Amino acid sequence: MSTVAPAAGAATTELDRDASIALYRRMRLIRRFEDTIQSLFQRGEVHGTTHLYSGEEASAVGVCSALEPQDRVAGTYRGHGHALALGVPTGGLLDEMLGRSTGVCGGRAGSMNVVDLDHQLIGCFGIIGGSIAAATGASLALRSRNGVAVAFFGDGTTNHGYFHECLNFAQVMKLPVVFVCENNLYGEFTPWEDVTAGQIRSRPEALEMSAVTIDGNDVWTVHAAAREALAHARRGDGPYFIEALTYRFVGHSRSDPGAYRKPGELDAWRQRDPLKLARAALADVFDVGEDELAEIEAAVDGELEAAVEAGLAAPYPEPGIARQFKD
Ligand SMILES: Cc1ncc(C[n+]2csc(CCOP(=O)(O)OP(=O)(O)O)c2C)c(N)n1
Repeated sequence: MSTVAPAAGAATTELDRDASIALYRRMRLIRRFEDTIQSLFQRGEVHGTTHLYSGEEASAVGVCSALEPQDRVAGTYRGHGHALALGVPTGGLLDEMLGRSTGVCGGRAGSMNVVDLDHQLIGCFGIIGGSIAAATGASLALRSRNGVAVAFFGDGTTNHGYFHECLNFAQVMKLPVVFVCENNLYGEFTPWEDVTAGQIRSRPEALEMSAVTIDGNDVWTVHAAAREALAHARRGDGPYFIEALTYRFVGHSRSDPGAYRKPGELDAWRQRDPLKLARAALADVFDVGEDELAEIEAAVDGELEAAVEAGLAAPYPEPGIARQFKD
C-alpha cells in the first residue's frame, strides 16, 4: 500500500531541460517573494502577521507542476508558496500583502486567506485543517469533471479532527483528492514527535489509503510522487497521501525567531536547501551553466523589484462594510 521513495538528489528524466529550469525559477520566485515580504514587514508596509514558506518551496512547486487545469488546490497560512506555484501573478499577490485594492482579493484577504479561482486556488486557510475540509468537499464536485483536489497542510494538522474525518470520508467515498502533508518537523514551536502518536503515514495507512513518504526538498521527487498520486485519484482509485519531509528556514510566524530548534539543525537543513539541490542538479544533469542560472535569478529579482514599486504606489481599498459585501 505504501512505499518510501528513494532518497532524492537526482533530477528525473520525466521533465526535460526547460521544464526543469522552470521548476527552479518558480522556487526562486517564492524564496525572493518571502524575503521581500519579510523586509516589507520590517519596514511597516505589511500589517498583521505572516507565515513564510522559505525552505519548503519544492513541495508546492513539485506538486503544482504536475496538475491538470481542471484540478483545484487548497493551501495553508503558509500559502504564498502555494499561490505562486500555481501561477498567481506576483504583483497581485504582493499587492494583497500590502492591503491594496489591486491585490488578488482586493486587499482584503491579507497574508493568510488568499483565494484566486482563476489560478486553481480555492483558498488558503488560517484555520488549520481548513484546507483539508475544503479540498475534500471540492473533490465531490471535481470527480464529475475529471479533476482532482489537492490539500496542503502541516504535520501538526494531522492531530486535528478535520484530518481524521476527511481522510475517512474521502477513502469511504473513493474521492479524487490528494492530501499533501508538509512535515516541516514543527507545529508552531513544538516538535512534531512530542505531540504525534506513531508515524504520520500510519494514519492514512490505517484507512488502507495509498500513502508515500518522500524527500520534500527535492523538487523532481515531489513532482514524480504528485504525478503518481494525481493519476491514481483521477482514474477513480480514491485518495492518495503524500508526506513530504521538509523544513522551514524561518520561525513559525514573524514574531518567532525559532530559538527552540536543536543546535545545528537549521545548518544541516540549509545544506539540503531545495534551491541549492535544484541548482546543483540543473548543472549536473542538464548542463545548465552559471551564466544561465544567474540570468534567471536576476530576472526574478527584477520581477520582485518592479512588483514592490508598483505595489507601494497602488491605492488602498475603499473603506466601509458595504464594499466587503459587494463582490
Ligand atoms: C483550528 C485551529 N487551531 C489552532 C490554530 C493555531 N495554530 C496556528 S498554526 C498551528 C500549528 C500548525 O502546525 P502544522 O500543521 O505543523 O503547520 P506548519 O505551521 O508547520 O506549516 C496552530 C496550532 C489554528 N490556526 N487553527
